[in-house]
Amino acid sequence: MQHSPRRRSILIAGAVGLAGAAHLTSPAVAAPGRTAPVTPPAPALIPKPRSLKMTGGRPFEITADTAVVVRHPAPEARRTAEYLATWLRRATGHAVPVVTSGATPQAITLAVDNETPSAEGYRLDVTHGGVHLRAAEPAGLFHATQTLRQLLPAAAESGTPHAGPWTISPLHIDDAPRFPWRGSMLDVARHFFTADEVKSYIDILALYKINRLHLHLSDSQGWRLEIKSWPRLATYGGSTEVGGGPGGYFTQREYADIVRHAAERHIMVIPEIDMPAHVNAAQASYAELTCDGVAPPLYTGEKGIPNSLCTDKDITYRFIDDVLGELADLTPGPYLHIGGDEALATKPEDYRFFISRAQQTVHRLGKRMVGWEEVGLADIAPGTVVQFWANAAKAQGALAQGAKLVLSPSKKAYFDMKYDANTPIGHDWAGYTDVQDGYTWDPVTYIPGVTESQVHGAEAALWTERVATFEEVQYMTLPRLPGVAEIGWSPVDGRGWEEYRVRLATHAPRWSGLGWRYHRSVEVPWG
Ligand code: TNX
Repeated sequence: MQHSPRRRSILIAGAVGLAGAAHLTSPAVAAPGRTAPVTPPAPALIPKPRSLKMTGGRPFEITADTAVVVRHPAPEARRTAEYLATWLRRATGHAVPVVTSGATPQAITLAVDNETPSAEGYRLDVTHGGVHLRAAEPAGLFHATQTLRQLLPAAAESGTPHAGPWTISPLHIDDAPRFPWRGSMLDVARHFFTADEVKSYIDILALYKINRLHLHLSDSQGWRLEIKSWPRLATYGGSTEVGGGPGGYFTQREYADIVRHAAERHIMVIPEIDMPAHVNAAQASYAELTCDGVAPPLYTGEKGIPNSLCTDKDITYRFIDDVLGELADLTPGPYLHIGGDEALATKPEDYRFFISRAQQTVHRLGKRMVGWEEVGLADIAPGTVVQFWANAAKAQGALAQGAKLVLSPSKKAYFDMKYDANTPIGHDWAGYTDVQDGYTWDPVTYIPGVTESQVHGAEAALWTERVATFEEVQYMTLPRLPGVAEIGWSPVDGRGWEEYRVRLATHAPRWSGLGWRYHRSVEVPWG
């Protein structure tokens, strides 16, 4: 439903948080002199659920008696219950035990939904007596907990107990995503970010039901993952970054911990090792990866430099077998991203040969290949996931071979683009991307001739040549990330920029509670 212009202005004027909660003012207005029942305000959820009804009556309240009850058999459901209880304890200071049986007043129950099976969907009912989260699969239960999180006051995010009251108006939500792939890419190669910073990033992704964290783990300016069979990649190739700072890398243990942290939030890590180009850090570490056998110096500049793995040397393929083999062992998910972008120093026929060999390796390891749109120029297997960023013809070439598309249009979803001329950091080669631009596009209609079933979803991309600190990561990510999340999750009907920006504004106290900086765009009616 689109709001009429008049309604819109009422909503904007009245977008005041209820005790800090993400709520919009009610459209119900009592007649003068009479006490009409007040329709409870609709919560400002992002992504917007498929269906939400305010059911009326007295609110539910979290009290010292509240328990989380698990009635879903999957072990992951128990883990989600523990996650929710931990979050509620920190927010409320109540004990919030996790139990599996017994009649508990004021309970929050996680149960199986046999009626509406869906991989990530869920139903959420709030009544005076309790909260019910139901899902067929554990991922749906997790997403339901994130909806519940947004139904509670933003003060809950700070991680220290707060007095409450912790009330939620009765409602019914029936929700499921539009696309299976809702991603966010972080380039840890141009500037390195620590495992703890990546975990903080994951926590924000979870809040918006993003389910893919794509880590760009190697580039000319740095190699960021320990590879035991080629140790200098990390120890030498990871020893600097753009601007000459100290760089860094994830040990395999740290990386596994990131993957686990993400999995607990039902986020799959998509690891990318970029090849055959963007490889200066690897070639600086091992001279045999160049055609002439001479190692280049480490590179700390910002601009892309031409380079390529030597496509006709056997050692090149031993290298990718070894690296992708160790990566596959660290990757519980089905995908390995091999980059494949901007191979300007590789002849077209060599590029096609190289991508075929890389694809064979990925398949031998039991994984599916993901590549940037350029891999559409090579022979790729049906079901390959191809990430569009700029060139529709290359994406269409991939689709003609049965690929699935993930859309990361650089004009819409590149978070390294400046918001506007005043943005102090970032790029502008794809144009400015303000909050409205980042919200108003559609993954199916963006490229002509694409059908809904060919699209896996949408992904934001944060390249970090000009993003040097984690504060800067935050500033470029928020408030744009919730827009990509909603594009990937919510139906097109019933949402639009004017009502979205009002919902978005109410989320700012939540980000602040989490200690995240954000860009206070003039497009958004912040309270
Ligand atoms: C293009 S998009 C690149 C990256 C840069 C980015 C900067 C793509 C697949 N390649 O290597 O970091 O532009 O915006």
